[in-house]
Amino acid sequence: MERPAIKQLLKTANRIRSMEIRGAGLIARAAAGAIRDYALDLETSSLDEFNSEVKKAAQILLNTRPTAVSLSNAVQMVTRYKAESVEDARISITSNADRFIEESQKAIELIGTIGSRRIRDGDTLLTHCNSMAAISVINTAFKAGRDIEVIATESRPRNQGLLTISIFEELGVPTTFIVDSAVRSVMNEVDLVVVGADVITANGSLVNKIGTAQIALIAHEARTSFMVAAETYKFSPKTILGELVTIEERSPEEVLPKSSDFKNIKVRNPAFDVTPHHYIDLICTEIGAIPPVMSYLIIKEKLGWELGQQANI
Ligand code: RI2
Repeated sequence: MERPAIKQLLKTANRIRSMEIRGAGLIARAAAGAIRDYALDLETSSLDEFNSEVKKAAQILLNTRPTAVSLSNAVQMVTRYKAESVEDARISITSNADRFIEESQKAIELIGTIGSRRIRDGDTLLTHCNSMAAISVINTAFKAGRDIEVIATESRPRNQGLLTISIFEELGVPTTFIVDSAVRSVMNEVDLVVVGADVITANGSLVNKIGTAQIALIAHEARTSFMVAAETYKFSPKTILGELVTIEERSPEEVLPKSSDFKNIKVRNPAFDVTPHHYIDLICTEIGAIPPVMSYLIIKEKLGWELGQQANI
C-alpha cells in the first residue's frame, strides 16, 4: 500500500498534469506546497533516505509539465537546504516553501503595479490565454480608474480564454471575446498586447501558450506594443548554457476529441510556442520592467545563477 505522503504528492502531480491545476505560477506554488507536505509527512530518521526521497518527489513533480521552468525554479528554491538532521531539513523545506508561495503571490501584485503604469486612459488591450500576471496588470489599471477595454482570445484547444473572460466579467472590465484566428482583424484597434509567460530564456525570448508567437508577429506588423508579465522565477537558468526549452506536446484528443476515428490523419498539439525577443517591447517583473535583452541579468542577479551549479538544475 502507498504511504499517505506519497499518495498526496502523486495526487497533486496528477492534478498538474491534467491541468486541473494550471497556470505557470499556480503549478509552481502547488509543487512547493506538495514538497513541503511530503517532507513533513515523510517517516524516516535517516537524513540520506530523507534527501533521496525528497529528490524523487521533486522529480515526479518536474515530469508533469515539461516546459514550465516555474516548476523547476520552485523545486530548486524549496529543496535548497543544508541540514544536519531530518528535523533541520523539514524546517528548511517548510520555510523555503512558505516563503516561495508568499513571495510569488506578492510578485503578481507588484507586476500589476509596475505594468499598469504603461496603460493609458482609453487603451484597448489584447490578452491571450489565462495569465494571472497579465490579468493583474490589466486589473490594476482598471482599478486605478483608467478607461480601458480588453479583447480576450479563446485560446484553443483548452479554451482558457473562458477563464479570463469570467474574471473580467466579475471585475466589471469591458471585454470582447474573439476566436484565435480573429487577432489580425482586431489588431489595428489594439494599443497594447499583455500576455503572461511560461518561460523567458536568457536572450529574452518568450515561451507562452500556443498562439502567442502569431499574436506577437501580428502586433509587430501592426506596430502595436507587446508586453510580457512574468515573475522572475519564470526565467530559465538552463538556457544560459544553450539548452533549448522543451515544448510540451499534449494529447491529440484535446484538439480533435475523436482523433482515433481518423486512420491517416496525424493531430499535433503543442501547448506552447516561442516568441523571439525582438517582438517584445517590455517584460514586467516584480523587480522592474526590463527590455528583453536584460533577461540574462535577472537570471544572474535575482536567481543567483553560478557557473558549475547549472549542470545540476
Ligand atoms: P500565470 C499558462 O500555461 C499560460 O500559457 C499563461 O500565459 C502562463 O501559464 C502564465 O500564467 P498553462 O498552464 O503564471 O495554461 O501568469 O499551460 O498565471
